[in-house]
Amino acid sequence: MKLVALFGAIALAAGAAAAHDYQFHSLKIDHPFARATPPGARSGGVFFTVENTGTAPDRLLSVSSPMAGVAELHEMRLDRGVMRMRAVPAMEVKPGDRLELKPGGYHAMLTELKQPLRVGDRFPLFLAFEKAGSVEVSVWVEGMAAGAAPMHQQPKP
Ligand SMILES: [Cu+2]
Repeated sequence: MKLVALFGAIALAAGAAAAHDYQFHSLKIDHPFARATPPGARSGGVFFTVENTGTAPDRLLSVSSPMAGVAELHEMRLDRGVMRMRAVPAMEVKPGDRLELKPGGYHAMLTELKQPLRVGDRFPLFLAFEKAGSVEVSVWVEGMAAGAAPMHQQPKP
């Protein structure tokens, strides 16, 4: 049953490649992307949003990718004036709510990267949800400042 749903999600994703989002059971996963890594870097963050259009909560339990030896769920948090990163065991998506993984907050952390992430690359990422099960999405590698907070963008002339 889960396998059928998985193939359905992939077929749907292929048909909607331009929009780059995935409907998986009652979860909508939007635009998984990573920032390009500088030469020699062995780690990188992956970001996306999960919208829960169903009536029951679900939880993102883990991530994995053939691109990295280790993949973890992380949180970036301001702790007494210092940005710190820590692993989180799971991320909840409440019904009618959106879970946002973005630079400076929650993210999927890839370490022991097999190769640097270059702009334009795409690679698979597997997301394991407690109720919905596992789904594969395609991560698009963007520029090093992709998804930056507005305060970090160039001011308009
Ligand atoms: Cu991290």
